[in-house]
Amino acid sequence: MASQREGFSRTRMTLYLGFDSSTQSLTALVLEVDGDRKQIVFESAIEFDRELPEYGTVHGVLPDPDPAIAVSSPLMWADALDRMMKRLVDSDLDLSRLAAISGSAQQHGSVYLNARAASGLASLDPARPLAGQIAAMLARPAAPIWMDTSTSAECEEIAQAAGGSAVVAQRTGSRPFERFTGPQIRKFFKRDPAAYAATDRIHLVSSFMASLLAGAHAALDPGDGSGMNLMDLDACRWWPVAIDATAPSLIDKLPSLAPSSTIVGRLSPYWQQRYRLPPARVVAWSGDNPCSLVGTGLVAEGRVAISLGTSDTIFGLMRTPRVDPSGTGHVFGSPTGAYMGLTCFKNGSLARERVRDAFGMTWDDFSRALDAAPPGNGGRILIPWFEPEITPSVAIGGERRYGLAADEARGNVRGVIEAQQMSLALHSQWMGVDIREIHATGGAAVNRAILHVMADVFGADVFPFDVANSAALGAVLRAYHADRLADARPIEWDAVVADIAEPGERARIAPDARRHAIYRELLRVYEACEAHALGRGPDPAPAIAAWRRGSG
Ligand code: ADP
Ligand code: XUL
Repeated sequence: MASQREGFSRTRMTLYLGFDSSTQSLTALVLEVDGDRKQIVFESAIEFDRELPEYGTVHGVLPDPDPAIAVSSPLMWADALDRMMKRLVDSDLDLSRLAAISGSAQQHGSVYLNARAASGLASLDPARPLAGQIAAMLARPAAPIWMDTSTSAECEEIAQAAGGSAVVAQRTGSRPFERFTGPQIRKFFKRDPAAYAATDRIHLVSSFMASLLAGAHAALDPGDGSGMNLMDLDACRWWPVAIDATAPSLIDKLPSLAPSSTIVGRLSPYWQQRYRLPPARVVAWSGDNPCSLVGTGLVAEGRVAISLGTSDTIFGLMRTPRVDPSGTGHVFGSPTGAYMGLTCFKNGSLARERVRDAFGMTWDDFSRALDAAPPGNGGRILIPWFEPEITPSVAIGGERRYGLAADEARGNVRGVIEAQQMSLALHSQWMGVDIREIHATGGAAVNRAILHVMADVFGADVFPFDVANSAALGAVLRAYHADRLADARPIEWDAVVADIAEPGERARIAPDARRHAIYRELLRVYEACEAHALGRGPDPAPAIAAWRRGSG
């Protein structure tokens, strides 16, 4: 009787593990599920620059003299995974209760493996660290990541060969974008045909990490697959026209596509023996934005999330895909089986840090400076393209100031935050969502001063999420959902996110009607400044002067 009760409680109290392999760090979350009760019982992060300095990254990127190039190290990601597993087993968690693992990863980045990988992944030596064993399986030591903007020529070539940008957008959900994997693969094929020929499998960061766990090449989910300019979004299959336009024999090198809830394998003998872990199910990984959709509870249409991470993104669920006619945004697959609309900005946290550091501030100083400058910043506008920008497309970085001196601390702090929020508002209009509620996440969502500007610019309620890492939370909730499905005990998405990825009413930040009215007008001024900075519009000085007169 006693052992039966023990058995019962063991099956009820189940653990799930979710990772987030992001630009700057690897995070792990463990979710404990006991009947309907869910709680996070472990959370830990490894920051690449600080904790793995031997790889030489700066903000997770390998320095390159060409600002358009952004690559990172797949071995560093593998190393972080190995070290995080050690941290997990050194914790007091009873990992024998671990049922399933999934993950989230920075989107678009690609890892090139040679023919040794298929057998090598299955026969890793548990006595030795992971990274050293993966090195021999790489056909290309570096992995291009989402911050790379060096493939404009390849975007053009793919668009031409596939019938134009609009056709590519219609089929794949996005026009060819520099950071998307197809253009990156084409550049690699053109620059280094021998290494391309020696490539047996091209993984995204998500499917690479899942392969490390499962000890075999893992399938790719449509959420991340739709960030490649290679997948037919409706059919969730590789689109032959794009494949042919990208590189020869590419179809043989791509992973298979499978629904996000697919069990891609069991935790391989390597992990079982190295850390005495059980043969837990490995669920397909997905991109960080698709995972954040789940982790911010956006399983119904009408609300959006804004993630203020290394990149800033705005996204929401879509029942039917609406492709952006302006070519700015993306439609991705959603792990819930529907679609998601997304717009991505490269000058996110690093732009905020640039301004903070220029004035030697802490984040507290930054928040105080933000609050001290008036809403609308007196019509002083900062265009924050410190680095080449994704939205709008800006090939060569360089910030622009209108009526704002570079050494004016409060004005620049207010300027960068207002510009980012206005840009988010402007370039998400294509999604056609009447935004009343925003779920804020990412590292900068802890900053309430920033969230007040967000609420006022959008005229919407902002709910900060308790778990800053909504991508890892989404990943662990996906592991739970897929495990239940595999046990033939499916659970609805509403129930998956209930009580854990839902906004807390107490944290709500309401918009101020007067300030929102200021921003409604200022948005047109910002748009004029942006057009001018892009070389597509007249000097915005008269528009700024008119706004000042009106607001004064
Ligand atoms: P990633 O996209 O790599 O997952 P995160 O979502 O973890 O990034 O965000 C990390 C960023 O959060 C840091 O680069 C930092 O700029 C930012 N951040 C952390 N604390 C604050 C704060 N109090 N105010 C504004 N930004 C912050
Ligand atoms: C989305 C994008 C970024 C990365 C960041 O298209 O490029 O948000 O996913 O990790």
